[in-house]
Amino acid sequence: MPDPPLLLAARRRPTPFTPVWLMRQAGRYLPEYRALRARHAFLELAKTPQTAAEVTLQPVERLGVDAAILFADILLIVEPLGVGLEFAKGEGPVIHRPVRSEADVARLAPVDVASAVGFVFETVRLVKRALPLRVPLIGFAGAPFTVASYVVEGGPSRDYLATKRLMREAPNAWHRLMTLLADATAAYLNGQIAAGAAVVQLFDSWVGALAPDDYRAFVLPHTRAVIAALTPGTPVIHFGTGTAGLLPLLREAGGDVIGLDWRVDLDAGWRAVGEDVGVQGNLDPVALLSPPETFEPAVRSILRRAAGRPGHIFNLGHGVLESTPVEHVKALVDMVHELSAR
Ligand code: 1CP
Repeated sequence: MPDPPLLLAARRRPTPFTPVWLMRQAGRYLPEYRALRARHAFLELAKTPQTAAEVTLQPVERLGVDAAILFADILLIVEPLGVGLEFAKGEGPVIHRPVRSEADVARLAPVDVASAVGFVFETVRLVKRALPLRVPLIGFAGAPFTVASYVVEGGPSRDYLATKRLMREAPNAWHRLMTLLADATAAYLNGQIAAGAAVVQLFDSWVGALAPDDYRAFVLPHTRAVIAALTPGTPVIHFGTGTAGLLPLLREAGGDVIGLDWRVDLDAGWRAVGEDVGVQGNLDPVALLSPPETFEPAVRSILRRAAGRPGHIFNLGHGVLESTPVEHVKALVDMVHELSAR
């Protein structure tokens, strides 16, 4: 059995076609997910290994993607800090006791990862057993900055005012918070790897809000610490959005594959991170709302820019949107396989 295409690409080895998976491939655009969600709250689905494994497998069977992504959330790791995490109906995550000061940081409970998120490791074991050999499981966690942004803001944010103020006004508290998150995140990812995740992705989804100098001073050392602490031999995908001006710094922080969003041409992004790492991306998720013939030129353009060089994993530039027709997603996966066959 040769290595699965996604693992070969993550190691910049040649593949018979460009492997493809999609961020948020498990989720609300899928009718079978909505059917389960009608009966269970999000956290209940994520915390029950049997249902979390079922949701992880749903898109693999339906779409023919080259990887599964664990069904979990980047905020599961903050629940044990005692900040009052809730997934409110229709609003996304809410943190009832946001962390805004030195005293708030001092109050955080240390995270015992094995006991706090053991259910995730059990989900990984169940999924691993059920997956075909050619489909590796991608484990994931939020990167310290993106997770800290929720913990400080109390939920999603546009401008990250409280986060940026904490960095500047209480840098010691900021670094303590980031260190605590980085330690928990490394243990969390290593637990997923030990349970059977073949690749891990670090989501720094909102890091594009930062000036490069702020990234260097307040974020890079912590993301680098997470990546440096991971079990050797497991490829790491390091992803962010709005990162066109940060790409060399993301690469400096680490990762075998750097995720690109759609605001940068794939070949220019690849040059910016360096040709000695892989890249993942980078179709605009909104493109999938329109019929396949309308997004085919963009898919061809991405593949042309990758030019068959080993190390490209096809993906969207961010997650599948809820209103995306499932047939369009399936058509994309088939299109990438057909157009990239070598
Ligand atoms: O109501 C529901 O059904 C819950 C919606 C939902 C889902 C399906 C949430 C709440 N999380 C998830 C699963 C999830 N989250 C996955 C696994 C599924 C997959 O990718 O196929 C992953 C990888 C995540 C990661 C995640 N959660 C990120 C990083 C990825 C990204 O989109 O940038 C972020 C920022 C979150 C926070 C979060 N959790 C949920 C929502 C709606 C959000 C985003 C809130 C916001 O806009 O800030």
